[in-house]
Amino acid sequence: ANATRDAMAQEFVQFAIESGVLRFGEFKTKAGRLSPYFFNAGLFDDGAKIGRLAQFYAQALLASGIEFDVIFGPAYKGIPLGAAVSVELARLGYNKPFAYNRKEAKDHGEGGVLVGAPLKGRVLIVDDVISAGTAVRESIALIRSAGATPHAVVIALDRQERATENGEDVSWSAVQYVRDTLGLQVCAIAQLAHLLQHLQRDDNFLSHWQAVSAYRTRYGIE
Ligand code: OMP
Repeated sequence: ANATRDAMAQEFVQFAIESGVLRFGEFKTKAGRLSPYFFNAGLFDDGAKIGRLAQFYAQALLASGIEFDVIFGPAYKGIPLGAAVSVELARLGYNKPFAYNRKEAKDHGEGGVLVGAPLKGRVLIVDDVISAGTAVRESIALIRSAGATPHAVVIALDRQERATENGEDVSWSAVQYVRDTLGLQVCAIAQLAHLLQHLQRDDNFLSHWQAVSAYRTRYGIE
């Protein structure tokens, strides 16, 4: 099963690079880290690409055995992801309700930031990336305040980085914190380790491999 997951992760990394979603250069992450790579899920920007992306999410989810009652796509980037994954799961015979949030609703006081199916039971968060874990912790808080149970997270890429706490880098892993302390299952289509493997295989990627390895040494987990 692990070999299949690794093969899928490798295929996904290649797909993300070919689609221009995974890029190399100098990027500042949300946690303020200077990263030599960036995964911009907004660039899965046509029907074929987002359809293929949804297939990868569904495959990873089904392989993980994660069970859930409702899908939640956090605003903004999680909204099309949650919708696309819902469509793909229904196509595979798993029709589940889905919901998402509005970011602006608070300002108007019009009662409720949630759109779509009622958030109840075990909620699956569908998001793009976990780096330092801030975004996922915000989604978890939102689900809890709606009275539902944050149960699992599926992401495209786990950057395998250390968490931040009040803006400071800490020693523990963002994903391990979500798993062990917050008690959610976490499933990623691919991890930083798969990206490094992919870069290592091709001599043309040598400088990217070096830069990404150095980044991992600084911000990555053991
Ligand atoms: P954390 O909140 O630190 O886990 O960062 C995750 C969020 O950062 C994602 O939901 C994205 O909005 C953004 N991000 C990416 O989209 N791709 C990356 O490669 C890196 C980040 C990032 O800023 O860390």
